[in-house]
Amino acid sequence: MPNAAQLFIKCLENEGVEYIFGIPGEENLHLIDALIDSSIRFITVRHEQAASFMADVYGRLTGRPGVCLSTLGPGATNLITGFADANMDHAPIIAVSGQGATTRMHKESHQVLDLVNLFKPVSKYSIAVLEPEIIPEIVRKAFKDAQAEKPGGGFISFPENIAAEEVSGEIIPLKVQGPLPPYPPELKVYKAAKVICEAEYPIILAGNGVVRGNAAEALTSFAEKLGIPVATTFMAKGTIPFSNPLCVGAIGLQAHDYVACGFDRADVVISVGFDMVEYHPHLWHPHGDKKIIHINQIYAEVDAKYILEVGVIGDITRSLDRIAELCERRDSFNTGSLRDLIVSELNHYDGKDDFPVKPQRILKDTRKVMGDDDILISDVGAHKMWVARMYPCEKPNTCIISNGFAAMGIGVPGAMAAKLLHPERKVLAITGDAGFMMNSQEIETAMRCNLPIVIMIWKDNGYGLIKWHQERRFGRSAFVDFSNPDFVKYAESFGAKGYRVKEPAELLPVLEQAFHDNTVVVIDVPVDYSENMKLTEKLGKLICPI
Ligand SMILES: Cc1ncc(C[n+]2csc(CCOP(=O)(O)OP(=O)(O)O)c2C)c(N)n1
Ligand SMILES: [Mg+2]
Repeated sequence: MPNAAQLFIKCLENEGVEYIFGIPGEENLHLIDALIDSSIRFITVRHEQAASFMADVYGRLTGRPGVCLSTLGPGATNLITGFADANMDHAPIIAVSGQGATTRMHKESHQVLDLVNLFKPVSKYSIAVLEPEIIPEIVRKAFKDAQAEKPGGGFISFPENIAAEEVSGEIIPLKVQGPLPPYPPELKVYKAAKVICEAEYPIILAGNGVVRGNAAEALTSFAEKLGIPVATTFMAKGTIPFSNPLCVGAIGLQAHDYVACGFDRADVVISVGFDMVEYHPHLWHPHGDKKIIHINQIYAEVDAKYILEVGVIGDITRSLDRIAELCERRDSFNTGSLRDLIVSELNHYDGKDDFPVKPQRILKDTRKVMGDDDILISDVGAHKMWVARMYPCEKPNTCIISNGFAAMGIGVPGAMAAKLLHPERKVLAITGDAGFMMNSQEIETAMRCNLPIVIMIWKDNGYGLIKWHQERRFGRSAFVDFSNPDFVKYAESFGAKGYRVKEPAELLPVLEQAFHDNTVVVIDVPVDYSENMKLTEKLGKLICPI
């Protein structure tokens, strides 16, 4: 007779789980043992946070829940950051943790915490397995909830004594049925089309829901057919190719960036798959004077600056196609002038030898090396702001940015998950020196699992983004400086490769060499963050060209 842990693993196989990221512990011994006889590959990591970030990025890239596993207590608390990141970035994720036996959960007991309640605020579903026969229902419900719009987290606590219990072979996994978005109601389609047809200067705000709904192509043809410019959120970069003249860039900086001029000018904002967690409406709609058309798989979040003219709920592709059938092409405002501003910034230091290297120059050279399908994943910090607003992106899910929870430390494990899924593509993590050190231990995992990722560290010896904010707000900074290990030697100590860029002209050949090396490579790039405040000052003086 199988035990409950074996039944649980069968249920995960039934859900199509390919990988579990995690660390074995005492209270999940039965689960780990059951995995030996399963088709699921267990990836042993060096910190549970890396397991949850890997599951997070797996979920984001596939649309299917990434799965991570820990022991009880400290193992489970270590999972929380990456798990919360997935939940708030709306990536499907399942976390499973061992738990003390049900006979000791009612009292002070070694490593026992109320994990179900601990995970509740950061998940859509949080539950304990208290009877073996409910396992098929629990697993199915956790996966279904995690995947349904808006995707997020399912947490399952598995007490060790229940895991060991025998179950009858009659109890089997439940049939997997994927959620399908409904067709949008015709009445709403007509109402939205009327507002859009009559608009003078409409603009599209495309969010991460376009990526999740596989609606990037529909978005681009909708924009082209109607001649409407598109701004994307950071997480939706690539949902319209940057090379498309209608793409005006990514919005998300807490400043009046060039792309914001498009919103100032607009009378109608067509919000497509927009997640409010990414960018407050008051930042792009301060006066509340525009008509908002909400096109999404799910109803709109409430916000005083996000009052809808029309909401079109349903399959995004279908909604866009139907509205496009009802409207004519128009002349949009001069999108070229906004695009030119960002492109000329990107090119500003091309071929120049300023050192430390300018952020613009790093991104320009990076784009030369990365193909359209290759994947760049950014960590969180000042470097993310540069990547997000400036890295030209041609396809969805090729520039991964965390902008809901925005947790430092996602870069290295996230790149590992991307490489696991797409071994044929180049995968680059761009990270700050602080974020890198939060999960740098995973270089060992990447080496052991043969995941040849390139990690580019923007070295400023500090918490650059915070310093930027301090200088902007108070004109001075404090408690943000630190020193670093020798990153080249550090990489080499793992058996990986390390390079240090000593002049800007070295960056491009070093990057090419790094991908050629076909192992884990760390590149130490001293970055000139005096550009941060220069950007703030420039945007502060911006006079919109449209
Ligand atoms: C886990 C976590 N801790 C703290 C923060 C707040 N925070 C955001 S960016 C940042 C500094 C990042 O420094 P670094 O990784 O060196 O990147 P840089 O800004 O220098 O490019 C901090 C502390 C966060 N987002 N996530
Ligand atoms: Mg830094």
